[in-house]
Amino acid sequence: MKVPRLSSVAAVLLTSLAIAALAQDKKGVTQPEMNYQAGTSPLASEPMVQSTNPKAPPMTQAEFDAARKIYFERCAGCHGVLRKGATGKPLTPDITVGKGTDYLKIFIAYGSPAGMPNWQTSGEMTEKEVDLMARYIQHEPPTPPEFGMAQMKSTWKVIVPPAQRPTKKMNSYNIENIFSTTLRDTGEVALIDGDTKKIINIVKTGYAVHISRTSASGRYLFVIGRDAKINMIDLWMPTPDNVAEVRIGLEARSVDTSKYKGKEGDFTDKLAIAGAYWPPQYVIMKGDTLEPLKIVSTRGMVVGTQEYHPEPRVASIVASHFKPEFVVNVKETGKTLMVDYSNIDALKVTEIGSAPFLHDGGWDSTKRYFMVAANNSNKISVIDAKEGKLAALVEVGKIPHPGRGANFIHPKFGPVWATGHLGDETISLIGTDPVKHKAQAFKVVATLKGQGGGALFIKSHPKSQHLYSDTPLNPDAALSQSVAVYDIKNLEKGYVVLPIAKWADLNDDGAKRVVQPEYNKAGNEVWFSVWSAKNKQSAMVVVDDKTLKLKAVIKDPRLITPTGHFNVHNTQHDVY
Ligand code: DHE
Repeated sequence: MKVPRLSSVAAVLLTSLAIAALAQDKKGVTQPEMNYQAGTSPLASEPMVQSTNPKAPPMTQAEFDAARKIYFERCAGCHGVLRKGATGKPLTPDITVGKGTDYLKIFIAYGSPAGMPNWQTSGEMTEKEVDLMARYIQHEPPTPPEFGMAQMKSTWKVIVPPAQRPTKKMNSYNIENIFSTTLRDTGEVALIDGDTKKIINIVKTGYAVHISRTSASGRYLFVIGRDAKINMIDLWMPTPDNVAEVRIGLEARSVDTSKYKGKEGDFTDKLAIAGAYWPPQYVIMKGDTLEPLKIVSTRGMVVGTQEYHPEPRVASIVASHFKPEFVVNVKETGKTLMVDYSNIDALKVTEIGSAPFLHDGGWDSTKRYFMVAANNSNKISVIDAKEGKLAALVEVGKIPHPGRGANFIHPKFGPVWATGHLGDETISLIGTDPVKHKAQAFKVVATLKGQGGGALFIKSHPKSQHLYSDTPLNPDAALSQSVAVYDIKNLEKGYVVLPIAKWADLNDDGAKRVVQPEYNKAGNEVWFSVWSAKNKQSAMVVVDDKTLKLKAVIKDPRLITPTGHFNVHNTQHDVY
């Protein structure tokens, strides 16, 4: 047996003590936040070839496969599919082999103050699994398969061809006030009638469905699952349901449709676009059938360092109102691509570099400026969609997470756009009017104190006097189960707390995380999901925006793990 030299034992012991001490006073990364960042990747079940590194400790095929599954379920969200680093550090063999198994085991077991979770001491991994992972990351990362046109076409289904669809609305629903509610863990959306609060239909969609977006006309809903499956729902049908579906990759988060109508043409409902996490690419499709037309890879150089990144994921995508363009935000390279779709056979793409880790964002009230969070850079990039350039890079709080953000008129500073933060309790208000409020334009004009960190979504509405901010990832249940509401005319007064989960009056001890304020069409109600695990009761809670009192609770055994919910009219017109 090989006995380690005393110096290396001492080194490991010292490292271990140092890391353990650091882990003790580790702040910030809560269990829900960890689950959020490291959500299970559908790639865990994709076949991949075992790749080895002769300098790394040996692994059997069974060990390698077990470790690969754990990696894609727990680690890929932060460290990347090819382990080149994303919000977590790179873990390629050139780095890991030198560190050695003992050092890596300590890191995995205890975590680090920089955000690495303490997998073993938290009980999430066994000692054996930690050992497995420490060896696995010293081997070459296995590569998941590509997903090109042939694969896409093989998944593409037109369930109801355009010629067989209704020529007028065939139901009596107030379509503009329907909510498409993500049922995360059942791979479905619930279409809920915003007027009657009744479920219209539960529609089958992709795995761990993520967001819904409305077509420019308001007739079609597009829903994307984490497995990159897009479902297209026709709201004119007697009972709205799927009319087409396609997979555009193996893992994805974003979808939108062409919204430009002007002198360069009428692109209403003509095209759809979706962005993939794997393979790193975006795909332009026909807007009425989802037929894939054009695939564009996002692999390339990182802004600033200009180093090659093999897997820059496509994060948020929105459709410009100024030009026939999609605004495609590429996470790891920190680039916003203005994709001119007027002639996709001669595609023109304007590449705007800002800062890495672009994630979620929304328009300012004029829809000229796209405000996108470069989350782990603690910045908001302001993209001028009219001029096709970066208008500003604004330093905000720790890990901004706006969803689409909130627009309102600040009594002193004029139009502002707001974001909350995952990593601290602040809400940053950024001036968005370079004409009448030039001095404040694209600067943080005020910082509000919120309930705490772990904020995901913030919302207001042009007809409302309120600003709502959730904190579903805060470790304190009192905060994750309630929302803060500010009176826009009286912001210095602070917030009032609405106990949304308590109002839902659920019959068990579920997590009851209160997620995503979303207004109805009229702007006089605000809807929230009360999100518990799959085997626990969840609900939707509707608040009267004028009185801030409970208006309705929607409970139904079919409402399993509701998270995001998207009002057709507000999503169609980018009202937030
Ligand atoms: Fe999301 C939007 C990615 C986890 C609920 N989420 C987005 C967008 C991206 C993204 C890129 C922007 C889409 C757009 O606008 O085109 N989300 C990711 C992740 O990578 C992450 C961190 C981990 C993962 O494995 O997916 C993640 N997201 C979550 C959740 O755990 C949430 C809270 C619950 C759920 O349903 O999974 C969640 N994400 C949402 C919602 C939006 C969203 C509700 C849309 C907000 C909006 O107002 O538009």
